Amino acid sequence: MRPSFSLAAATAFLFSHAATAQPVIEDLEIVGKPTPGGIGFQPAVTSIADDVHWLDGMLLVIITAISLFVIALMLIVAVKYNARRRHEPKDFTHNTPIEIAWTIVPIVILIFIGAFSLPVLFNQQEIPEADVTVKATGFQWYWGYEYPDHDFSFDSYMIGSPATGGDNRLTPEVIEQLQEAGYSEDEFKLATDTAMVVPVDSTIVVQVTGADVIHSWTIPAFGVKQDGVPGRLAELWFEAEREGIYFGQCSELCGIAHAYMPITVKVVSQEAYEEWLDGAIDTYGGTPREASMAQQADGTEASQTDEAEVSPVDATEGEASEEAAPSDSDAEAAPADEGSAAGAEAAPEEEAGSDEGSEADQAETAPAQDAAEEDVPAARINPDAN
Ligand SMILES: [Cu+2]
Repeated sequence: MRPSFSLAAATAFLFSHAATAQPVIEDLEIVGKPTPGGIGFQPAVTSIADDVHWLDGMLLVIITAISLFVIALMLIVAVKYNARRRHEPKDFTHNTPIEIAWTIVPIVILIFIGAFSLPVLFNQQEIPEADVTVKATGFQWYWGYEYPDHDFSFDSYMIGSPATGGDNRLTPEVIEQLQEAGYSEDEFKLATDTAMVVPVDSTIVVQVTGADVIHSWTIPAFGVKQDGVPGRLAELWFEAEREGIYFGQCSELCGIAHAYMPITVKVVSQEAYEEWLDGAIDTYGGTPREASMAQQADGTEASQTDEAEVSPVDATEGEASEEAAPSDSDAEAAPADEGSAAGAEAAPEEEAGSDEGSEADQAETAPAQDAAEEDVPAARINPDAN
């Protein structure tokens, strides 16, 4: 958490210069971007976007049927009961059965729509346990991203914005910058100098807030959109099924450069994500992965020097005393689950505890990671553990 906005501005200034050092991820297909003249949706790459598109299709059928029905009635009335054909109008005023029908039928239609749309809405709003948590903060006029599990953050400026040396216009220099970053001229006003990077097929929870005015974070291909309101921390979640680059734009009118604070998300393989994460931790001065995992599992305010020495036994005992027994037994009894598999893969790359880094230590970080997974909500609530 940032203690004050002036500090945020200072870090923003510092990071704006470090930003170009963000590890580059190459060979990613651009999947989620608007197309000129397009009238449909961008491809759906999350279950949420699938649901939204399906719901949209279903509603289109219903409103088409209603529209055709009403147009047909109006045509019948216009043709059959016009003044030329019937000079003597009827003088009745009420028709109880029809009035009941036109009250009941819309209610039934709305209940039918609600029965399908509310589950979709609840699915979006019930935030699952995160594999990766990212905090997105809207600033005038750029987005800042923080990875609270690893204590680093960076800012993300549109390529061609003043922060990158431009003036929000497409110039030959900006085209060059775009190409250097792996984009084309087409992606001007969409591509940013740094991107939010997340692993594919993982549950990503994005905490959205605003630092000055209300902004809105969205990636159309993910089917997510959330206002970032100053003083509030809203959440959205998604699980992207396809690797690639996805673009979004601030979706709440936030001032003069509202159009120049796009959002770029790169969805990459788990391996590429971990590689990027290590590089980003290096670049932005975050807490190394293994150390922060052990620290979360322990749940105490371990200092940097103590982190490498946190024993896995302590970690699980600490968990047991704080939490109900089942989560502890889960943590110990599931060495074959995804978390420990990731731990086993991650172990050889371990740099953090290099002074302590015997093979036994590395093998034992796996249970601690499991425990850390159990503990994610607590870690989210208290990201400033150190
Ligand atoms: Cu904005």
